[in-house]
Amino acid sequence: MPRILMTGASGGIGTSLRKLLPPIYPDLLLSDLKAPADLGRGEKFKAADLANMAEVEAICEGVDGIIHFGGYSVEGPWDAILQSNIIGCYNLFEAAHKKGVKRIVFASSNHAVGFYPRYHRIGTDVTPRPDSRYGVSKAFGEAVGALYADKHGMKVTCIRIGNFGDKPLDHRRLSIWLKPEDLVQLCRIGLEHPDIHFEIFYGASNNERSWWDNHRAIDLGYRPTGRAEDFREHAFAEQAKLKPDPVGDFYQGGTFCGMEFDGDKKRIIDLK
Ligand code: 15L
Repeated sequence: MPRILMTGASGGIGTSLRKLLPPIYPDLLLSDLKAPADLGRGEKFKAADLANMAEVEAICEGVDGIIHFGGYSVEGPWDAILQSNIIGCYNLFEAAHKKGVKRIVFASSNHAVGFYPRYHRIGTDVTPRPDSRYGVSKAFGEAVGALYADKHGMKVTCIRIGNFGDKPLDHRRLSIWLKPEDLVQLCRIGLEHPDIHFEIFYGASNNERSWWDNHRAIDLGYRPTGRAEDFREHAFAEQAKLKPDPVGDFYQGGTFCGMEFDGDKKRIIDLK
């Protein structure tokens, strides 16, 4: 029975996956800065600060595979991103390598490529176009993953997560929604599939309006069950409550692109 470590266990995605993973991986070790408030009796938890190498090494001990959801999950000040997503992500890969961990599934994000226009259908082989410091940290994490796969033979899967949740929250999320059970499928492919070396998947369900070519995941057996269109009315009703955002509404990364934007808005008109 493989021992799987999940970092970020107290965060949004971690909280949901804590319920879905144990039937598949009964030997699940949870980690985060602080234990989840509702930690169950049967759950195993070890605290670690990702920026502290010794603590990260301690959680990697005796582990077969890692699902790395830990770190900063939105745009933030540079120092916070630096500590958790740059230093923390490097520490995680390096500690895992030292401790002989065979596989890592890394939670990347659509924000690593958020500055592609929505009309542009992209694969997983495009040049990163991060829309934020957070997006830069995710592109960095993918690069670190590639290094540990190519140089050290670790089997690494990066999932560029769209928007994880029970339903798509607005118009943009109809294209990028990810149902929790579909994320579990992607994690399982990363942790179990014999053909993984280094892969990037899009973390998206079966969304008619998708901007992403996710054929690598499909080729490796991904069969998403979530259909964003089933929630279309809800998403449009929520969208109607939002103010127009000329930058965010044009690019895939949405509000992350519009935040702090003082670039050339004319480019958007030219590209349209
Ligand atoms: C992300 O990467 C964030 O973690 C999440 O909070 C959402 O903002 C999501 O992207 C999104 O793009 O909707």
